[in-house]
Amino acid sequence: ASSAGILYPRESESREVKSLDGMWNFRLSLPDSLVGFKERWYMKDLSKTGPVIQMPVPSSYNDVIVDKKIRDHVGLVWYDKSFFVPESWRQQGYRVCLRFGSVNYAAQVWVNTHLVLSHEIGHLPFQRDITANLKFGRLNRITVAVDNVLLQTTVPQGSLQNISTNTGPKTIQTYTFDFFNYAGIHRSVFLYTTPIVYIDDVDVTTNYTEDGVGIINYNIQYGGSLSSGETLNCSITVLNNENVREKITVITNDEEGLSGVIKIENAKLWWPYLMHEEPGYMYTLEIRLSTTWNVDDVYRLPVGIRTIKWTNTAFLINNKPAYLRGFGRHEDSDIRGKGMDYALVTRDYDLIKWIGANSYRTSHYPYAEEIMDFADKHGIMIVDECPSVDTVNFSDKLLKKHTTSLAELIKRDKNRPSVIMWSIANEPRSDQKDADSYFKSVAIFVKNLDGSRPITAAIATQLDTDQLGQHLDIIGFNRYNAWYTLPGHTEIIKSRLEDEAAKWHAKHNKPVFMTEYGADSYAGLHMGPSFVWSEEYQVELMSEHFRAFDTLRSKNFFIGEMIWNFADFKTEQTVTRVGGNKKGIFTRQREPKSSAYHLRKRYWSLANRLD
Ligand code: GCB
Repeated sequence: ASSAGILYPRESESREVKSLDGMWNFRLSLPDSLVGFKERWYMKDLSKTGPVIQMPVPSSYNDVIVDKKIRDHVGLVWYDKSFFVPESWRQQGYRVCLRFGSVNYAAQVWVNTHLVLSHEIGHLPFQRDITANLKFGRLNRITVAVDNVLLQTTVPQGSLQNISTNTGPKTIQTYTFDFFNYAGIHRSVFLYTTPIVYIDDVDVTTNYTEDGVGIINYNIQYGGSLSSGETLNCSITVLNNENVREKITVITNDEEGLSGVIKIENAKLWWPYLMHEEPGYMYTLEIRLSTTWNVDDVYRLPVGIRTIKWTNTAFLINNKPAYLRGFGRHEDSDIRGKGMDYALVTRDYDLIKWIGANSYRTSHYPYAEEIMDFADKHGIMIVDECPSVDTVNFSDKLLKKHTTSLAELIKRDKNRPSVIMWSIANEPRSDQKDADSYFKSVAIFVKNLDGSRPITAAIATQLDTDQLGQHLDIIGFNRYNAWYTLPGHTEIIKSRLEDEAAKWHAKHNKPVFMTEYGADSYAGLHMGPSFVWSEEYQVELMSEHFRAFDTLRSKNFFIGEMIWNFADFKTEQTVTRVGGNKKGIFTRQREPKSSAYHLRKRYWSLANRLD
C-alpha cells in the first residue's frame, strides 16, 4: 500500500468528505496491555467491554482528563466511535476511504470488527479503502488501539524500566528526547469518497523561464481499473488565486502515462514572507479524470511556482539567496497536547508574521497537513523533519523504519512550495561507529525520492567526530553556548560560535545554518544583572548570538538562524525542566516574553536589509 498516494481529502463535485472528529469512547488497556486483545474489544461497542470515558478527537489524551493514570499511561489505549454511512453512497457507487491524519505512536484500526489498518511512527497520515467493510444506510463502528510504548527499535527510541512501588512492580517509560511523549488520535479522521477510477496521486515540480513563463511539470497516477475498451482522459485547468482560469491542458493516457508540462505566461512566483509584497502565491491545479463509463473524478491541488537551488555557500529561492530567520518549534499546547487545533495554528502563524520570521523547522517530527497549508499560503519556508531524534545504537531494523517514515513524509509533502529542505535527523549520536553507513543509506534513500530539495540535519555532535555532515547538502548545527556549556558566561558566545560555524563550512564546503541555540527563561522572572532563567538572561544570550550571526553573514556561507524555541513546551518530568522546557520566546499560552520583542526587532531589521 505504500506505493499508493496520500492526497489530502478535499471535497469536489465528485468527492464527499465526512469528518469523524468529535467525542469518542476511550479506555485504558488495564490491568495489562494485552487485555483488549485477549477480550477482543474490537468485536463490540467499547462501552460494552467496561467503563469508558469520552475523549476528544483530535487531541492527545494525556492532559485532557485530570488523572495521572491517563497522563502517564504506558501501553495501549482504546478508542471507538459509531457513525452512519448514507445509503446514497452505495447507490452512487462510491469508493470510501478512511484516513487518519496521525495517531501517535502506533495504531491498529478495525471497522465493524475487521482489522483494516495499522501504522507506526505517528505524525503522518495513513488510509485505506474500506468500502467492502462498511454497512451503507446503517450504523458502523470504528475501533482504534493506540500504543505509546517506545523501544530501542522505534523512531524515536525509548526504554521501558521496571520499578518497585508501594503497591508492587510497575513499568515506566523513559526516553532521552526533550518533549513529552504525547499519544492519541492527534489529527482529524476523515471518511471520503471517490469514484471507482480515481486520482490517486499527483507529483508536481515547478520552474520558470527568464521571460516570466511559469512551468508546472505534473505526473498523475490514477487508481482503480479500467474495463476493457475503456479509455481515460485527463484535463488540467490551472486557476489563479482568484479562481480565474489561466490554462487548460488535455491529455489522453497512453504508454507514457498521465504526465506533461503546463506553461503559464507572466506567472506569479511563490515567494517567502517579506521577500515579496505578495508572498505565498498559490495556483490551483484542477485535475479532471474522465473515463468512458465512470463518473469523472475531480481533485484540486494547490501549487506554488518556485525554484530551489543550493551551492557551496548559499541557498537560493527563485535564484535569490535566502537567509532563514526562524525557529525550532513543537506541536504542543495546554490541554490538547499535540492535537491539531485551528485556533492555535492561526495564532501561531500570526505570531510568526508579527515577529518577521520567514521559516521554521518542524522539529522533531512532521507537523499536521493543516499547519503545512498555512505555511504554503503565508510563504513560510519549512525545514521538514522526520521523527528521528536523539538516535543511538544504529541498526538495520531502525534504518528500515527511519526510511519508511521519510518515504511517507516525502509522499505527503513533495508538492508543497513551503518545503525547502528535508531534515533527516535531530541530534543523533553521529559519532558512533555505525553512524556513517547508516546516514549514507538514509541520504541516498531521500535523494532517490526527491532530488529537488537539499538534505539537512540538526547536528549536536562535535565537528571532529561527526559522521553525518558529509552526507548532507546543508549543515545545520545545534549548540548551547552559555547555557549547557558554561551557563552564565555569555562572553564565550561570539568567538566560539564564529569559530565553529566557520569550521563546519571549512570541513564540508557546504552552506551552514544554526538550527538551535537558546536559553530557558521563566516568564516573569526578572533579574538584574542578568542571571540564568531570567528574561534578561535569555535576551542577553540572544544579543551575543546576533553579534556572531552578523559577522558570519558577512562571510558568505552562513544561511540562517533558528532560535530554540518558538514557544515553551511540555517535557517529561525532570529536575532540569520547570513545568517543561522554557526556551520559548512565547509562553506556552503564546504570550510574548521580553525575548519576543527582542527577536522581532532583529527579524524585521534583517528582513528590511536582506529582502
Ligand atoms: C536540543 C534538542 C531539543 C531540546 C533542546 C534543549 O538540542 O534538539 O529537543 O529541547 O536541546 O532545550 O535542551
